[in-house]
Amino acid sequence: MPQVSIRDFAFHPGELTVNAGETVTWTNDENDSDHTVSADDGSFDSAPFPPRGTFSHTFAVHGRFPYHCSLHPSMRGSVTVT
Ligand SMILES: [Cu+2]
Repeated sequence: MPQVSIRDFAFHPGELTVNAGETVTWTNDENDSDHTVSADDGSFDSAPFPPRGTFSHTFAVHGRFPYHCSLHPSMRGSVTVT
């Protein structure tokens, strides 16, 4: 399953491509910062989650889905669904 690590106030990898129907899991690998995973179009949005917390979303629709952290707007990433 596709994974994204959140560390050093960035998403790793920042750009991810998955197949429709796959579930992406984000893990907060910071030492002491909460983050969110928030779609720019509002199609998914985690609440702030703490270090060692995870958030998962299943991508059913094709397209490119930019997202950000609502606590730290400079943190940006995208998932492209093929
Ligand atoms: Cu953040």
